[in-house]
Amino acid sequence: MKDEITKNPLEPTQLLDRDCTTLSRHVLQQLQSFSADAQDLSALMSRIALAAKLISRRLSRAGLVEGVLGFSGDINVQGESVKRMDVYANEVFISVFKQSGLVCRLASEEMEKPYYIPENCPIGRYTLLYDPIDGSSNIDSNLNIGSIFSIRQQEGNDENGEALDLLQSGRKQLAAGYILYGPSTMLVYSIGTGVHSFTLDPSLGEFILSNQNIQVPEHGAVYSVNEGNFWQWDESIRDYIRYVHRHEGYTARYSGALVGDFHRILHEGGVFMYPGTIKKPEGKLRLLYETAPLAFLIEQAGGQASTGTQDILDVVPDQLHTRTPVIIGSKDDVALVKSFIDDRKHEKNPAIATHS
Ligand code: AHM
Ligand code: MG
Repeated sequence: MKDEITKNPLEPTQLLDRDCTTLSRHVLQQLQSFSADAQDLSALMSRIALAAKLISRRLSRAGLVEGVLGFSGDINVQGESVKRMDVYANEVFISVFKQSGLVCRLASEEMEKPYYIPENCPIGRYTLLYDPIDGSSNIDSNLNIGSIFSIRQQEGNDENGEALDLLQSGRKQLAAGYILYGPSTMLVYSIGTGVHSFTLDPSLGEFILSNQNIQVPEHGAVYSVNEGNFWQWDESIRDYIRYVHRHEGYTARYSGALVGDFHRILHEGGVFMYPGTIKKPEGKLRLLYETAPLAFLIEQAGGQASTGTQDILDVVPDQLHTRTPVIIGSKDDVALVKSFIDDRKHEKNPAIATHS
């Protein structure tokens, strides 16, 4: 589809067809079915699209409206200062799923425990996990931010609020994706049939298909990591960074928002990392609503996601807000980082000699 759009001008009927390829229609096309499950997934994606539009609209006027920018004054369950947009976006997702009949339980970065929508619980069959605003530190500078989501089948009943049935690997995800609030607002998703991107057309108020079956290049020049943490990393990660510093063909890009950095790598190849540090050996990013959904996407796009020792999608969390180190992106680049980790693990030192 991308080639058709960018290289070959489309005939008016093809153009119209593309403009009518909305997110909900695309989900049904992907599943080639009008079954109840397909209708559910289509409806879930429509609701997520509505949340994206509401958040996007508020962001687009952030500098003009009172009460949008800045801190809320609260500290979340992660011990981080909460921004007003975090609170708003968190509530948007809850609100759009009210009376949907689809989702009984939502879990997010901003809530210590899952949130229940009681009116949906008798029939709700899905759980939504989400990071309402990824890259919160970018909000007040008007830089790119995102939202990340993951959909799982609701299993069991955790009315004690412990959400034990959520503590399963990322292979249990039915769908995952993100919204990127950049110069345009994009929604990228997968339901296990490839990775597809949509752009919000403000004149229509709809997400329209921009690119389908996205494949990440096997290798890319970009490495994306907060090098300010260099002296806090394990020696193996420092070995990798020294390697890219000493070899031509690498370039650093780090925006402070995972979604934006991931989006670039999905299209251009390369690797994003948030390794463990001395202070946080498990890294910063959370499994259920940050690294696992993006791992689902990257595997669908032909790439890889690892903690350094295990595929992200195989990690079983021990709590709702479990964190994991993450190395994610092009197959060859993730493999290169892992090879430095293996070298140090097996004490095939010096790793630099191995990779020179
Ligand atoms: P957030 O969801 O609280 O915004 O945290 C996640 C963000 C990622 O988007 C980004 O990659 C990373 O944290 C940036 O952290 P740091 O400032 O430590 O580099
Ligand atoms: Mg986040």
